[in-house]
Formats: sequence, C-alpha cells, structure tokens
Amino acid sequence: MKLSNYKTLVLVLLAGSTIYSCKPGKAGSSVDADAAQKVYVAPGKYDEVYAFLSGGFSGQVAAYGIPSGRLLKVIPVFSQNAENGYGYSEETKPMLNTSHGFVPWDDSHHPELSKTNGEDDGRWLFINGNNTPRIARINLATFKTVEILELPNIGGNHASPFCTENTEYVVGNTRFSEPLDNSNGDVPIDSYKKNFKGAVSFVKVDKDKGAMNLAFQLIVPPFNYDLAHAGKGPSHDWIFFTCYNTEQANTLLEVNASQRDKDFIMAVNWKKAEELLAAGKGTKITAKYAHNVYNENTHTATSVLETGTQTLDVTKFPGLVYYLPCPKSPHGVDVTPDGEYMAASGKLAAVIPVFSFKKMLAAIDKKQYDGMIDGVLPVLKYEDVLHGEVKKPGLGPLHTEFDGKGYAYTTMFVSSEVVKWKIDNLEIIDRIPSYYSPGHLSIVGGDSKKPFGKYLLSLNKITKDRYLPTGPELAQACQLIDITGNKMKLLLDFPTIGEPHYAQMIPAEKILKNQVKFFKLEDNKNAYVTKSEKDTKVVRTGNRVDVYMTAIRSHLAPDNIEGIKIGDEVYVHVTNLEQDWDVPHGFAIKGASNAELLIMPGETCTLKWVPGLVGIVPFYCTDFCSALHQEMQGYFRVSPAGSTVPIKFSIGENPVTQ
Ligand code: K7E
Ligand code: CUA
Repeated sequence: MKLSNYKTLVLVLLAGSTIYSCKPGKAGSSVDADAAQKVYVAPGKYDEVYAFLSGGFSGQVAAYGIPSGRLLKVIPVFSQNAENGYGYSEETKPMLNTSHGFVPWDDSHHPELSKTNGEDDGRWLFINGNNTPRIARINLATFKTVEILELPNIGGNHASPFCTENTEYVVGNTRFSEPLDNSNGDVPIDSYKKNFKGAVSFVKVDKDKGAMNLAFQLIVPPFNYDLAHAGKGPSHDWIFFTCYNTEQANTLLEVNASQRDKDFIMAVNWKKAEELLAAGKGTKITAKYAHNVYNENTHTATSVLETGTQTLDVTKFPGLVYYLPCPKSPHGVDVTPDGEYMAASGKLAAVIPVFSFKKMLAAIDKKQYDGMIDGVLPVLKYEDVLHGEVKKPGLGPLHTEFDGKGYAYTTMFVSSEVVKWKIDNLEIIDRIPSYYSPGHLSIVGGDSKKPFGKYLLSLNKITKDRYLPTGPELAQACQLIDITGNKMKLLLDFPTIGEPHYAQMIPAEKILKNQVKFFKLEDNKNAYVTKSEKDTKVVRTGNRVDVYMTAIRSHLAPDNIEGIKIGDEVYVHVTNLEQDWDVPHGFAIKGASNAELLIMPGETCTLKWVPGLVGIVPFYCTDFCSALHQEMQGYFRVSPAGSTVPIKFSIGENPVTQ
C-alpha cells in the first residue's frame, strides 16, 4: 500500500501517542555482535533459503538468497524485461495479452508458493497482477513465467493469489467492486450500492501440471476486499477475506470508508460452493478474459480469449458466506499453522483480534446473528467468534506470520516494529524496531502448516538514512531478523527491486532438486527450430523473411545475410545449440526497435525486425559466452525496396587469405 493511504491514519494514531515513534530519524540499529557471521555465506557456498519478493510496481518477482540477501534473479512476470527479451520476443509477447490488448506492465503484490498438505512444495510460485487483474504462475524448475490468467468482473486483484491447502485453487478477490462485465457499465458512479458488485475468483490448478483455469466466481457485496488466506487442517474447506469500505463509499475513502467501528472478515465455504456447482446451481455469464500459456517444449506462448465463467450469487445460497466483525479497516488475515486461529490486522485498530475457527463453527450452528448483510448474509457476533485480542501491540498492525512454535509475528506500520506474541494466551513476548514502516513480513514457510522458522524478513516502506542516497527516490528496503531465540535479532539490511509488498521463503533444497539445467534440443518443438548448423536458412515469403539461425560458441550461423529489402518484416529465429548449464547466447540487431533475445541452451527465440535504413547492419551475441564472444557477430545487407539483390546467406565463405 502507498503511504498516502496512511496520512489520515498517522494523524489519527499519533494524536495522543507519545510512546511510539514512526518517523524515521537517525535511529541506530541494535545489530547483534554475531550478526555478520550469521549472514556471511562464504564464496562458493549456497544460501540456505530462497526468498521470492514481489516487485510491486516493477511487475516482476525477484529471487534472493537468504541469509546473505544476495539478488539471484529477476523473474519477469507482468512487465516486459529487456534484459532477456521477455515480452519482446515473438515467443513471449502473447504472455502479456489481455482483454484490453497488450499490457506490458502490472503491479505485483503477493507471491504465493504452491502447497501440498499445507506445506510449501517448491513447484510453482503464483503472483497477482493488481492493476489489470491477472494471476501468473512461475515454474520454479526453470524460473520462468509459464502461465498468466486474466480475471474478469473485478478491478484491482489485490486479495490474491492465495492457495488452498493442496493448491486445489488459487483464489483472488476484488479490491474495487464494479459493475459485472456483462452488465451495462455506463452507470452513474454514485449508483454504487445498486450497480456495483464484488467477485471472488476460484482458479482451479491442475495437480500435476499446474495448469490454471477459472472454475467459478462468487458474486459478493460491493465492499473492498483486501487480503485473504485459506484455512488448513480443520479449516481446510474455508477461505477468509478481509473487507474494508463496508460503508460502500465511492468517494474520499480515507474518510468515508473509515466510519464504522468494525468491518468484516468474510469466511467462504469453498467446499460448499463446489457442491452447489456440481449440483448445477451455477449461472454461466459471459466474460472476456485472456488465458496465456507458455509451452516449455515449443518455448512459445499462446494466448486465448475465454468467453464465460460460472458464477454463484452468494445472496441466493445460505451457508456459503459468513461475516466476522473485525475492528477498523482490516488489512491482513492470517491463519495459524494448525488452522485453528485467524489473526486479523485492522489498520486503524488498537488491538489485534484473533478469531477461533472452532468458535466460528459453533456460532454458525447457534444461528444467533449480529444482523444480516443485504438481508440474507449472516454477521456473526464478535464475542462469539473471538479467541481474544492482543492488547497494545503497537500502531497500525498490517500482517502476521507464524514460526510453528506457537508464536506469531505482526508488522506495525505506524510504530515501525515487528511484534512477537504468543498464540494461546495472546501475550506480547518481544518487539523489535524496523527501519522503517514495515508492510508485510515473511517467515520461511510462515503461512504454511509447517513453518521452518529461523528467518523473518521485514519488508519496509521507508529507507531514509539506511543506504547511500540515490536522488529523490531511495532504495527499497528489507531487513532480515533472526527468530530462533526468545528475542528477535536484527541481522541485515538489504535493498530490493521495485516495492516488495510480500515475500515467500522456502528452504533451498526444495527448489534445488528440481532445477532444469538446459532444455534438450531433441525435445525442442518450436515451429522455427534449427537443430543443426547445416539446416540454417533464410526464406522469403512475400515481404516476410524468416531467418533460421543457430548459436553456439562462438559463432552465429549464418553470419552474412543479403537480400533483405526496405519494406520487409524479418523474423530471426535463433536456436541455441548448446547442451550445457548456464550457456545462454544473446542476439541483438543494430537499430531494431525491440530488445535483445537471451536464448537458453536448447531453446529457440525470435526477434522481429523491420529494417528502416538501407545499408549494412551488424548483429551480435550480447551475453559474454566464451573467450571469443566478441567474435560472435555478423552482418545483414539491407537494400532499397524493389531491389533485385537475391537472398543469400553464408558462414565461413570468403576466407581471408594472407
Ligand atoms: Cu499490505 Cu498490497 Cu499485501 Cu502492500 S499489501 S504492504
Ligand atoms: Cu554467444 Cu556471446
């Protein structure tokens, strides 16, 4: 979230508060004496943990090694990435298709690891596109984005993507309620209460392949839905969403959506939704949304425009949703490893309410409600569902994770600290200042059934005075905290890309064992693959020219190409013939209004080039691949439109004689 959202909050909370200081000053940090030793990963040694941080407004995901904080890779997801041609190559452009056309950017907030039996399994990482609502899936064997599914009927895919216990679904909910896509959206904005709706998307995930499809959407009241977490163990069938703006305001939300003393946690019984759909109770509505899949055999993405989705209007099916009152504009909702408690964080609340799942079921049984929403959706009584409140936790609680030893850790945005508390008796055990204003935090496996504990990352919003200044915008901030002892210990600050909202951390061995080192050339099914140098060719079809090129240390073949004319569209399909780990080749053409290609061993990538000037145009490999990398180059000859220079290509002809 952006700081401006907090202006009112800060003012409200700071009035009358002198205990806490949220303002970055020249605070030193109490770094433990052995901190350096704990984060030192000797040259040649691997880190213990992978951390995947959302890039926020960069639209990407970044992978870091923990405890060193070393950046390992930026995984392009929603934004074009010139570094490796993602979203620029012909093969990957379709990944960024949407119902609005080609959208080369998004705002990514919440990475979510796939789960098996409630534990992180290291197979896939999901992440939300917040702005143009989408969910992406990254294959953690290749660190490539392999699927992006657009979500219809919603605006701001913020409460997303959260996995159910066995990744049966990844679920997303709307931040901005809006008229459904199949209705007339040309309505006055102040007809909000009448015409606007929320929609919860349930995306089914194939158990073996990971393939996603939008199974159904629940049509819900037009609140703003913020975050979610699925149940586990006893609460397996449920998923919980925070909602704010239950006032249903459509303007000046910082005031109008903060009127009520309590907003809600919406508890959804997704098993029940499945039963209703199986019984044919769903209503199919038209909706347009793109579904983009990257095939790892053809190394090519395809984009399909889907046309409809199943829906269930929750007001028509009793028992599908219940509301738990939750103090003041709740943000995060987090379920304990045993699936028994839900900790919620009200941004304007003075306590952290912790709800009991068992009590929630009992309250549902009792049917003594605290009123109904829209006349039919039960609101449970706060006292009936409450396990208890963490008192005086600090100011501006946002997000909570767990260490698996009975403790919870919550970020306090306004009072700039991480607070450790005990789940059973709700006592505060420890607090540690963070520098400054933490949003999410992440513990290794901290939202799963089996937290690994050990490390906590505090993902901070302000870095003033932490790093060397870099002009008006300072580096983004992250802090590593040791949670092995009773007291938390600050180990390390390290800067990150974009704005890291949330992160997921996982022991490295779970990812290492599946790593793909190169793509087998024999399995390459790209339509334009060239499997050996002798098959390289240049083919003209009208004004389209296809160049079938290969790359291997240290030449590109062919490397002399003539017969290209102004008015041509040239597609250069480069196959990297290497069959070894970490030998990508790059490819770039002078003046091409496009990025380079970075072709993995065994892969084929295509650069589209429309030559604009007559002359000789050099091309070369951009990745320093061998001692003779600088020799890995060639020339196109571009002739005027209507020229009769024939297509000609070669390598090694016209040798130099002394
Ligand atoms: Cu709290 Cu988008 Cu997860 Cu930012 S959200 S902090
Ligand atoms: Cu291939 Cu440099």
